Parts: sequence; structure tokens; C-alpha cells
Amino acid sequence: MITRRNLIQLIGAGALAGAAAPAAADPEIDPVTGLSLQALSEGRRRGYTPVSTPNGRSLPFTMKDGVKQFHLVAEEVEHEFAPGCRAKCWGYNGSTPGPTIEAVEGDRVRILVTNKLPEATSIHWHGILLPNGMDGVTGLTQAGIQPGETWAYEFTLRQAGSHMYHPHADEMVQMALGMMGFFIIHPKDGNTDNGPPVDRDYAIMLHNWALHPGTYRPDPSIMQDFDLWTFNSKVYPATAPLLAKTGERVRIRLGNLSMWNHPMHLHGHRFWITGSDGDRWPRSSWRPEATHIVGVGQMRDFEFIADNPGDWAFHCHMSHHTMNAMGHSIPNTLGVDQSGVEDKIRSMLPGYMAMGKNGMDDMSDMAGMMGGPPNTLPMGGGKGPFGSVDMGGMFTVLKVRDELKGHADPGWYRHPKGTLAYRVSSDPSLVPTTTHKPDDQPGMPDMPGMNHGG
Ligand SMILES: [Cu+2]
Repeated sequence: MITRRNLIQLIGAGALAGAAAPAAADPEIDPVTGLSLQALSEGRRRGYTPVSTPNGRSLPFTMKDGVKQFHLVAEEVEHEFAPGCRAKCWGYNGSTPGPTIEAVEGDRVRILVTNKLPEATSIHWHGILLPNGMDGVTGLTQAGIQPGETWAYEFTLRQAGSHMYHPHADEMVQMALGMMGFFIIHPKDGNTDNGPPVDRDYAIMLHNWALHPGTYRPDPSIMQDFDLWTFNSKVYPATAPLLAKTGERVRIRLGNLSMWNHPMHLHGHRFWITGSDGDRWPRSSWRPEATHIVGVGQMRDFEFIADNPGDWAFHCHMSHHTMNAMGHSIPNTLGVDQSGVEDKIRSMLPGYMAMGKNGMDDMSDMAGMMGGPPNTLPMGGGKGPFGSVDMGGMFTVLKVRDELKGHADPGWYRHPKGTLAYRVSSDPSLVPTTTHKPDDQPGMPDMPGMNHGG
């Protein structure tokens, strides 16, 4: 029987220290890599590159009689999607997603789970081969972990690969509020049968949120019309950049516990799909791609050589998934002259500006000037070196540099001479406007019996 007293002895002070988000001067964090000292030393000893969870961290462990022991605390968390937008979410150990669990094939692991939520929960170890009674499906393989209770899951890892954990209790609510995390199993003895070791190993969880404009609680009843699309529960511009030195081999492990599929697109590089929760695939199964769909409930590993210096977009290609505070049921104003309407509305709503006649490009600037509902981000992302980046949501920047100083953001890329697109003319009459009338479409054959009218 685990009591509160011997639980504190079991988990040790080190495990609890990791519950707080990493601060700049955290003595547990290596200042060069940004990874925890424990993860680095374990990686060195066991022959693997520790995982970096952008905007997140790995969960510390303690060794108890040869068992690697972790402690997850399910609880409400005050979460910031980006400055200007917060919500009461649910997660683990103070964050959504919860901290990343890292272990090695063959390890025996024990994960203690304390429930500080107002309702029962459980944890399912998504994709992991284990005894049925450790599978964490409430009602089917266990009773729910009641508020205030601590349960233990214990099993031996029989595989390697990219995995996830999430509740299997009130799934719709608990996952909609952010309860999920990674469970990465590194191959035994640094096994490289299916490919060379990577220099950098990132893990990004894809998720969606119905945080309606002006509200602070994600709405779990929404099935399709989401407001926020996140990488590790952050929207651009708050998503941390991915860094690589020129020539390094990089892996990005992508997990999808959202309600949509996400075609993930990397600029400037050809990546291979090299693995999933089915471990690192044999090389004969690797496939070169520029975009690959990560389906709901799937894990996919992207690998590439960062051989092209620059600031490269990495984003979901569903264009609504790279927007913040997506509105729905909005009338289409494209091409509509709103000049009279603007004056009328301004008499009731001082400062109102009509938007959208020529597209949405100016939306983020105008929303910034006008102000929007409280706790609501502009739809576009932020300032880039050449103006505003019109994307938010599932967007980040892969920064490839010949030199990097630690894990700090190196700033914007400086393009070598002759490698930047340039303006040729500002004269709109340089090329005549092309207009096609329906009846002069090219290539329409003159068929016998066809009536062309007038
Ligand atoms: Cu998407």
C-alpha cells in the first residue's frame, strides 16, 4: 500500500523538482542543449540522443530496485497558447502536453499517476505492448482513478519507437482539454540497424482546441470547428523554433491526438518518413516526401539532413490550421465594397474598420489596431524580417545555420547576396490584365450538332 509518506520517499525530491516549467537558470537544465542533465547522462550511458520537446520537457525518473519510476500528476493547468491568450486546461505536472517520458527498450518502468482532477481518470499507453491490465481503459481493464487517488502502472518495454499517453476516461472532455503526452522508447544498445543515429530529435504533438473568442475554457463538445491549432499546445508565434546545424541529421516525431488529419509540410528539404509507433522502419520502407499526412491517433517520424541553411517554414498545410482564433459562420466580404456600411457601423461602434474586401492579409494589423474580444489572438502570426507572417496556429520555423550558439534562437537568417527574391517593377500596367470570358476558353472543340447560340 502506498501512503503519502512513503510516496514522497519513492519518487524522491528530484522527480518533483522537474514539475515546474524549465526556467532560464534551471540547474537541472544543460545551458548548451536545453535538455535536462538527467536525460543527457542517460542518453550518453545508453547510446541515444535525448528527445527535445519544443516548449516542453522530459519527465525526470528515479531508479527503484531496477525499475525506472516516473510520476505523473493529472491536474488543471493555467496554460498560455501565446501571449494574449490563456485558458484553464487539463494536463500533467503543470503543463499541456504533459512531460515526455523517455525510456529504453527492455527497461521495466513504473508510472505513478496521481489524480488531482475533479473527476476520475486513467492513462492509456498508446501503441505500447503490455499486459492487458496495464492498458488503462476505464471500465474495461480497470476502475477509474478517483480524485485524490494514486495508482501505479508497471510493465517491461518490449519495443522501441514513438508513442503517446492519454486518458481513457471521459476521453472527449479530458483530451479536448489537453491531456496527452509522448512516451518515447529508444532502441536497446543504441541499435542503428535501421539507420544512423540522429543529431537532433524533436517531438511535436498536434492538437486542436475550441477556445471560442473571449472565453477561457476549451469547449469539449466541438467536433470540427476549432479555434486554435497547436504544436505542443502552442500557436505561432509562441511555437519554439527548431534548430539545426548545417549537415546534422534531424528527426521530428509527430503525434496527432486532435480531431483532424494534418498534412505536415517542410520547406527547403526533402524528408523521409522513417518510423512511427512501429519503431524505426527498415530503410526499404523509408519514403522521401515534402508533405505527409499525420492521421488522427498516428505517430510519424520525419527525418532529414539539414543541408540547406535558412529560415524554413514547417507547418500543417490545411490553411485554416495555420490561423489563430479562427472565426466560423462569417459572411464572405471578398470583393464587397463596404464603404457606406463602414460609416454606418462606425456610428454605433467607434473605430470600426471594414475588412476583407481585398483578402485577409491586413486582418492581423487591423485587429491589432481595433482590438478584439478579450483573450483572443489575431488570426495571423507575428512579425517576420520582411513584414507580418500571415500564419499562426500549426506553424514554426526550422532554423538551419552553419553556426549555432547553444539552444538560443539565432534570430532571422541573413541571405547571401544573390539568393533573395527581388522586386522588378512597381508599374501595374507592365503586364495587361488577363480576363477570360466563358465562351473564349481555349481548346473548346467545335463539335457537330453543338449549338453555340448567338
Ligand atoms: Cu492541420
